[in-house]
Amino acid sequence: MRSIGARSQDGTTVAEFLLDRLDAMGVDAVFGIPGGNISAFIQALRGHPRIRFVIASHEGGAAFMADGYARSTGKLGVCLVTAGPGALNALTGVASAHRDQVPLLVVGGQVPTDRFGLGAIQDSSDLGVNTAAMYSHVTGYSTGVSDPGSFPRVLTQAINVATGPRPCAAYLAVPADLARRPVGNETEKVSAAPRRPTVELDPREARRVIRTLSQARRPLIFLGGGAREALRSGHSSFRRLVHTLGVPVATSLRGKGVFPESDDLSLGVLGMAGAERAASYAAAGIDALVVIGSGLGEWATRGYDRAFTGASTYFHVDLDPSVFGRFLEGGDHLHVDAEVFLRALYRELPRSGGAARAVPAAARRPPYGPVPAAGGPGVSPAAVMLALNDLLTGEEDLYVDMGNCTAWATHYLIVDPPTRIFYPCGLSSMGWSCGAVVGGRIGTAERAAIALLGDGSFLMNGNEVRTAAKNRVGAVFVVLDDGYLGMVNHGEHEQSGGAFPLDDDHYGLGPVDLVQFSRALGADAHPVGDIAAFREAMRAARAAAAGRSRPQVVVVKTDHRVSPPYGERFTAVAGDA
Ligand SMILES: Cc1ncc(C[n+]2csc(CCOP(=O)(O)OP(=O)(O)O)c2C)c(N)n1
Ligand SMILES: [Mg+2]
Repeated sequence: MRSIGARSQDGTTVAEFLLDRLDAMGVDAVFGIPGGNISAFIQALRGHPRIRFVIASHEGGAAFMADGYARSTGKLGVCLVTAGPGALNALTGVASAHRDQVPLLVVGGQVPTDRFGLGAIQDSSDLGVNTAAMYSHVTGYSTGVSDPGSFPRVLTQAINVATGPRPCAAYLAVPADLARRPVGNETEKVSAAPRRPTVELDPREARRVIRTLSQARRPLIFLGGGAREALRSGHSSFRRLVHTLGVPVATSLRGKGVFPESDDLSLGVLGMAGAERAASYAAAGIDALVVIGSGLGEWATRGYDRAFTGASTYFHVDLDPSVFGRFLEGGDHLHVDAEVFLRALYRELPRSGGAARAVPAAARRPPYGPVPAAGGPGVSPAAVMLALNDLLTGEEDLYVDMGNCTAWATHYLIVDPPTRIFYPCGLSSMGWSCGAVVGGRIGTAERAAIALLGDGSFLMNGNEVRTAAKNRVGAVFVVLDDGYLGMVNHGEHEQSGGAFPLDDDHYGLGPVDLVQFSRALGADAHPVGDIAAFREAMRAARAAAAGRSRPQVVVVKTDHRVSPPYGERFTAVAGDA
C-alpha cells in the first residue's frame, strides 16, 4: 500500500479524481463514516490540504450535514459512506435532501468486484442488498461504477444531474478495488459544468403579468423556496416591484423569510401553521395569483385547501415543469428561472408612480394570532419564539426540525433577510436539524447556525452534538423539552375529539436529562425554565458558539399542553407527518 496522503505513481486514481473534482468545485467538506470498502477515499482525504472529512455519529446524520452544508453555501453537499449498512443508514437523510431539491452527491462503498455474489460481507451489488437499486428511488441518478475508466464520465453525469435545473441527490456505488485504480486518460473527454443558456421571458409576457397584477382587485404573489436565490440578489428591485404595484406577498414554508416578513406588504406564510392574515386574505378571494418557485405541495397549500388559491387568473413560474398543473388547473405556465422572470418584470415596471393600491387591510393585521400562555410547569413555546424574534440580528441561519416546533417557528417567528430559515418539508423527517445545523455551520462559519427542535428529535439524532464537539463546530441547538412526542400527542388528542388525553404516558419520552446528555457529548448545556433565562442562555450560547467553537445546547422546559398553531389542518398533518 502506498504511504498515506501520497498520490499514485500510475496516474490519478478514482478516489483522487473524485477529490480533485470536488476541490475544483470549491467543496471543502465531505461528511460520512469510514469503512473498509471506502478506505481508498478515506486515505486520499487524510491530510488533504483543502477538503476535510467530517466523521458523523450516524450516516443519517452525515447526510443531514451534507444537506445543511449545501443549503448554507449553495454548493454541492457530499456524503461518503461505506457499503451495506453505511449506505442504508444514509438513505433517509439522502431522501430528505432529494425531496427538498438540495444538490447532494453520495459516494457509497461496494465490495471488490471479484466478490460479487460470493456472500461477501456487505455485498451491495445486485447479488447483495443492491444499494444502487434502492437509491434509484430516492435520487435523480443512481448507478454502480463498473470500470475505473468510466468513473470520470459517470461522476460528471451524477454531479450535473444533482446540480441541474431541478437539484437533487445522486448516488454512486464504487467497488473497493476500482477506487484504487487509475482513471486513465478518459478525463480528457469529460467537460465540467454544462453551460445553461438563459431563456429570457418575452417582454410582452412580462407586461401582461404586470398589467394583470395592477388591474386586479385582490392580487397575490406567492413565493416558494425556488425564489430564494432570485430574491437574495434582487431584493430591493423586488421590493420596488411589489410596492409600486401594491401587491401583497405570501410565501410557502420553504420560502419563509425570502421576502421580509416585517414588510408592510408581507402576509407571511400562507400554508400549514401559517399566518392568519395570509389565510384570511386568501379566503376572501384572490383574482390574480403569481406563484414563483413553489411546487404547491401539502405544506404550501394547507393540505390542498382550494379555498386559498381560487384565483381566476394565475401565472406559475418554475424551472421544474412537473409542478405545472399539479394542484392548480389552467393558468399560464412559465418555464423560466425565477430570477430571469423577475428581471423581466423589473425592466417593464413603470419608472414613475407610487403604490397603485393602498396596503390591503389584511396585511396590516398582526403577524401572528394570540400567544397561548403556559398553564402548568414549563414555558409556552410561543413565548420562546417571540423571545427568539428579539434576538435575531440578520446574521443567523435557522434549521427547524419536524414536530410542534415546525408550527411554532412558522407561525410566530418573523424572519427578515439576511436571516435565513430552512425546513425539511418534503420528507418531514424528525432529527434533520441535528445534522443540518452542523453541516450548515461548517459551510458558513461566519453566520450563527441555530437548530430548533423537539426533545424526541434530539433523542433521535442528537448524537451529532458529539460530531460538532469533536470538530469544534459552534452550532446552537434550541431544544423544546416538553417530555413528549408532542405533535403526535396533540394530533391524536384533536382527532379523537379529546378522548385521548394529553397527559397520559402513551407518547411520553420518560425521564431523561437532556442537559446531562448534551454535556456528556461535549457541549455546553444551558437549562432554561423561564423566558428571562432563555434570553440570557441564548446570549451566552451565541457568544460561546462563536468564541469557543463548542456546540451549545439550550434545553427549554416547555408546557406540553399548549396546542401548536396547526389550525384546522392539524389532524390531517398529524395523520401523515
Ligand atoms: C423519522 C420520523 N419518525 C416519525 C415521524 C412522525 N412524527 C412527526 S412529529 C413527531 C413527534 C416529534 O416529537 P418531538 O421531536 O419531541 O417534537 P414535539 O412535537 O414534541 O415538539 C413524530 C413521531 C417523523 N416525522 N419522522
Ligand atoms: Mg417533544
